[in-house]
Amino acid sequence: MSRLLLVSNRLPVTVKADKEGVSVVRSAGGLATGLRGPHERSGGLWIGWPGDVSRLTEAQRASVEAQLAGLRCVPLHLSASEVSRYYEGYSNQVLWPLCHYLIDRIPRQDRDWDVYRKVNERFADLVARHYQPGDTIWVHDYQLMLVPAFLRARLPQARIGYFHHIPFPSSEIFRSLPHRGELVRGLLGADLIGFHTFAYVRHFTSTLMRLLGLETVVDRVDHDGREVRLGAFPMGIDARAFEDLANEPAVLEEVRVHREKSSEQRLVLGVDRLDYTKGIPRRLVAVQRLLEREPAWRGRLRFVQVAVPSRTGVADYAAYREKVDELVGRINGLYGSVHNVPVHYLYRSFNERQLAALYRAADVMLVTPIRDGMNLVAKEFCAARPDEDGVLVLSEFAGAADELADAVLVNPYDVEGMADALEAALEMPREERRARMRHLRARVKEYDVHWWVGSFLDTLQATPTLPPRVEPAGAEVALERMRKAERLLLLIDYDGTLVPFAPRPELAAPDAELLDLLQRLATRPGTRVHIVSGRPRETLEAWLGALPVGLHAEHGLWSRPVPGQPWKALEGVTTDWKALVRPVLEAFASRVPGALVEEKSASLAWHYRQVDRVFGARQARELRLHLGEVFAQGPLEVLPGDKVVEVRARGVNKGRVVGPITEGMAPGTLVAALGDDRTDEDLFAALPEGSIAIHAGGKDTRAGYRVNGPTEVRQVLSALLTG
Ligand code: ADQ
Repeated sequence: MSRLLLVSNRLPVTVKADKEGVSVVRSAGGLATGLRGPHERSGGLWIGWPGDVSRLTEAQRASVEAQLAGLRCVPLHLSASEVSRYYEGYSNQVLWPLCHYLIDRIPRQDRDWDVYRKVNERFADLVARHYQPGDTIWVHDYQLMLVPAFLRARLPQARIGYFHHIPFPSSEIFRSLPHRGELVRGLLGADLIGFHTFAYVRHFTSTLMRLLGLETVVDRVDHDGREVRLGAFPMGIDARAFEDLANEPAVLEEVRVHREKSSEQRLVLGVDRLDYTKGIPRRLVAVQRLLEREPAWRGRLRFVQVAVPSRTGVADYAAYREKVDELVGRINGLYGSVHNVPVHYLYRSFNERQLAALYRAADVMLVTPIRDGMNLVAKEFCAARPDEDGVLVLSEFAGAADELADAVLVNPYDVEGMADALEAALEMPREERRARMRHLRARVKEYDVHWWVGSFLDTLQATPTLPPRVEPAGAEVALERMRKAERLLLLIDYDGTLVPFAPRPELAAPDAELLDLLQRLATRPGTRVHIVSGRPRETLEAWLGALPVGLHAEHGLWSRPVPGQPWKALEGVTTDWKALVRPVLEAFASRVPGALVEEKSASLAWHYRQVDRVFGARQARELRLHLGEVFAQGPLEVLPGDKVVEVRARGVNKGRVVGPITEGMAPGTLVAALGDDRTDEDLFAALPEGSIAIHAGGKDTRAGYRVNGPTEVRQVLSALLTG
């Protein structure tokens, strides 16, 4: 197992200082428990913020450092201003509400972004300092969305995973954020990006398409010359530990006490961090509604709401706390009696034993967040019910609802519906309760936190890491070889290599500078130039016909190697299929605004550069499937290109021009080809041994050299003239 470097905002520890001294204790959270095994077994490190240690003395701080080192933790200390701006500010007041669809809570002024970015960079620096080749890095959560890309820049070959613990919202929500593009590019530095549910993966893929025009194929997306994988890994809990806890004699005794008190009353339970995403007010109103409309339940129902204080430094949380306090008071005022009150509200943290006892004692568990990435409380409740009793009422907007279909699912915005669900849960017969709980428990026990860690890390280990990348310096090596060659044969693609893409094919005519460059190259001593393009021969002739260069049109179907000679077609190519394919492309063009059909002598192309990105990509996929099905064995090939679906006669490809051009070539001639898309890969593949292939872009390529787009291509070619 490779060494695991875990990176999260908080270290899984608590620093406690008292008169005795200072101690660092492990915290018990789900993440900490699940990752402890792999972290220790792999001899890895956990890097994160240990909490505020600024009030400690020098000696105490030294002791904290030593204890952290003993736990294989590396602290990243945050200043008070970083805590307030990176953590409470950008993370918790911008990204948290955004990912939970609450964009109105985002402050009007975007003043914390810079600090968020800086702290993410500090994290990446610290991780890079501890990285050793072969390590696996796993970054956690929304506070660190830029870390993967910062790490990729520092460690191009590292294996990096990222897991997003909160929802990833619809692209319509996500794109309302000013720094949306940077955040998404930040995540794409990882090799594997994990979410809790498929819905979040789907939202992320449509965000990639909308913001960056990147198409995901099944679970993969190409970005910056690398392949990034996406996946759904629903997080589980340490179900065994919870079950064991729930069976401990002391816990059972506490359960008995809870139940004794509620012999006359049913116990309904809520357990949450006090967070505005958890839906506590609506839940309280649902309880109130039930009491209001069904007087029979008054005095027979005890709702215990445990809320652990959370993010108390953020103003919205203080306001939320007041709202909850007020609602509790109102309901108790209305429906309480001298002897009891319907709502018992406990604003404090409970330890796991106390929680387990409450879970096991409850008749109904209300987990009704308005949005929640997963929600582990729902799973803890099931694990704590070896008696196969208790009813889980679960919000359909919690990630957990995808897995826990045997819960009573509710829409937390529908208060009346929640009151109905609560009543149904209270009245559910024992047999149904048992059947549901049995299924729930089977799921929670099988897909526990260890499964989650294992499946994420296995997938991450299986991702290919980047082969050592050919850095731009590679193009210089190529240039040196070309300069020194006695004779040079240049095979150059046109669109995307010599000129940038234009919105319409006819708008990409050569500029004066390009014509001059090609003219001078073609007359350079010992040099011959051939343009190998997908364009029709008429266009090439009109644009480049006056130059002393060879022209090859429509991916090699037509060639005119010497100026002034007639164009010749490849032998044995049929085009009768065009009459059948043309109407299909036209039908697709007519229903997709902005799409257009281009006809060449041996091919037809369906362009969608100007179509809405998502719609265009979807229609292109459908078109390819349709053509593939109907013409599976025909004399044609369907090729996906850059915003184009091309249908052409089978057997025609740019590689076919290489043989005739190089035939009888003088010994000692160096062949160099330059191109930017898939069709140029055929050209590269057909080059003679020892040739040079230069890919002009960031795609996967068989070329040994890489430059960045037409501007750099022109620089390389110009340098041949000056050297
Ligand atoms: P949270 O929003 O914190 O986590 P959740 O998944 O429910 O939500 O985890 C809460 C944890 O805190 C549970 O382990 C629970 O036992 C504990 N807890 C809750 N109330 C408590 C109390 N009063 N006293 C003591 N402990 C209490 C984020 C995302 C979730 C996602 C997790 C994990 O918001 O959607 O499930 O990360 O990815």
